[in-house]
Amino acid sequence: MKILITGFEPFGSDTYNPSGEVLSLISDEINGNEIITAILPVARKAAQEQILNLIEKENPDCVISLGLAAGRKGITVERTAVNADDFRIRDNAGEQPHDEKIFEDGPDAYFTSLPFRKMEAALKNAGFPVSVSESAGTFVCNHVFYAVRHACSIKHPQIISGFIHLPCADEMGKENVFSMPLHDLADAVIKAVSVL
Ligand code: PCA
Repeated sequence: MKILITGFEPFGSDTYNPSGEVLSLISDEINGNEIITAILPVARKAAQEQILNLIEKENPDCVISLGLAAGRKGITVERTAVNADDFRIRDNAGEQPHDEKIFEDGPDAYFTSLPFRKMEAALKNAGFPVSVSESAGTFVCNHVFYAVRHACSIKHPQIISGFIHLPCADEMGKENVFSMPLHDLADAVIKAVSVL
């Protein structure tokens, strides 16, 4: 399989985003699968354009998008993307939509098509803190998750896609927030990919 894994640039008050940093620790082959990676801007329109262009260009079998969810106490595999942009802060392009649909004609929500329970089980067995999340939020991560599921559902029904949120990395130096070493986050992502 050819697997596209995306992460994000830093955003808000953070100067480090483990979802983008972790990509440098992931090799271009996992269990015989070809891995391609890309770091997306935390800007809803540019991120959507970049990931959808990559899908057209690379024609992957699977797309796994990663993002930071600071404050979460482990790795969270997202179940649902919702058709709503409602940003609590501006994205890196200065946009802050409220209660806007991502696609006017799109359904209210999409489920992930990743084997999320198998990923959860594999990570748990390997000793990682992990759970299935019922909300990817309404910021840029959910936007990208929804846009990719929408594009797959319309044009590429054979592509498996979904979203995994990572907690903070120790490297961010945050106090009183759950965090893990970046290399453990990389191992967790590799473990999740191995399920495919
Ligand atoms: N996390 C944000 C956007 C980029 C990122 O890494 C989110 O959860 O929407």
